[in-house]
Amino acid sequence: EPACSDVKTFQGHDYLFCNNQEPWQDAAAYCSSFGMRLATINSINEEGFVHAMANMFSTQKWWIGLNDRATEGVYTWENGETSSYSNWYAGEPNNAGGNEDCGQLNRYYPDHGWNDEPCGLHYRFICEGEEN
Ligand code: 2F8
Ligand code: CA
Repeated sequence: EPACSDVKTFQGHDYLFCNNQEPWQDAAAYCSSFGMRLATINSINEEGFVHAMANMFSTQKWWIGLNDRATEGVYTWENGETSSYSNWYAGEPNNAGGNEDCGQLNRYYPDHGWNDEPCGLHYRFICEGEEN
């Protein structure tokens, strides 16, 4: 069982910050089991909220709902939303080693810029759903 925060709510959506570290696919499955999805970040306000919360729980990297597994270089949100907002850090996503298909918040980059990393690596993750 993942060790998630209690529910945090922002602008009509619920969020869980899960502190156990999982491969991206397992993280997505955990979110689904809660009736949620890996988080979709589609505004700077939402991004600010998520950063503030993430900082309370850990100083690491967090999987969010981004991947380009279907088509290399075309990142989509796991919940099917489309959004013009992005916060990729300069030079990312770079598909380093030809093996990076999943997106994360990366606190080692300024403003938690997004980075792509191998989907099999274990990181904390953020779930999002409609407010209950
Ligand atoms: O320099 C950026 C680059 O740093 C690492 O690769 C050397 C990251 N990979 C891991 O941390 C596994 C890359 O994702 C990142 O782009
Ligand atoms: Ca990368």
